Amino acid sequence: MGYRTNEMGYPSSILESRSRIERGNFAVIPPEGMVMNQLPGFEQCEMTILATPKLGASFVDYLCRVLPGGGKRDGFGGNGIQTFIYVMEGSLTVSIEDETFELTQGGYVYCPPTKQMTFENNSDEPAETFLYKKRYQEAKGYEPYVVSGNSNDIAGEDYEGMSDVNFKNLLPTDLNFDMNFHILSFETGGSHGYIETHYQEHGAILLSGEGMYNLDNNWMPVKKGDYIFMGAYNLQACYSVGRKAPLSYLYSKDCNRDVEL
Ligand code: UGY
Ligand code: MN
Repeated sequence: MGYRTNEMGYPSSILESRSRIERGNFAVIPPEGMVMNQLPGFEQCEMTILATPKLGASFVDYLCRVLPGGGKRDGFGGNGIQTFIYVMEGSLTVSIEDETFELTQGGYVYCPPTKQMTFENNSDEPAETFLYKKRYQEAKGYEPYVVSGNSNDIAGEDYEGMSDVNFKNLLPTDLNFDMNFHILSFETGGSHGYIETHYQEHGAILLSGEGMYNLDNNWMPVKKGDYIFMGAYNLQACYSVGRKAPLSYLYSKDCNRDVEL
């Protein structure tokens, strides 16, 4: 265990936090409150577990800092579990069976539930990554496949008629997939067009900027490095307020499947 920000020792002031946990509804977890865990098979990896079923999510998100020489070499996912990795800083080698991907900042790999991914950091710098797993919801006649890309190479599109909000799909939008990863970027002053209220869940890591996020009608200040979980039917929308950078976040969203009873 240890603080993810590596700030050790006595507190410099009273103990306070922007963390807010409303199980099943929403959560905001700023970096100062994140702790690190050691997990089997993740060698030289500083793991922070974020959304889980205990929080009300149907998926698991992690921050995974892969130190030089570290990695997950015994396989992640498979046996019905699909996985995704995104490199926020540094570089990482990701493999799925006989395919290998050299990822740099913005690079990502999606691994279908029938396969496992492995990864290792062959560089001299730590690799800061965002990791995801979720049980795949099958649909007759559809099968997901390996996808890799770099979000910097995706131009994106205006979001719902607003030119100051950019929206990227990281995965194909066909019915083979039961989820997608997106990046939404709001220029300063940009916002959602309305407060969303939907069945789908999100786990979001804030990549840049500062904003005011409405979570179930609570306006919460958020910024780069924060993690937000938005559960099913959580009211959600934001304004970008930072002066230096757009408010931008990477997030998952379930899609393309009917509700199971
Ligand atoms: O895709 C979405 O549902 C997205 N607009 N939600 C969000 O940004 N909270
Ligand atoms: Mn949404």
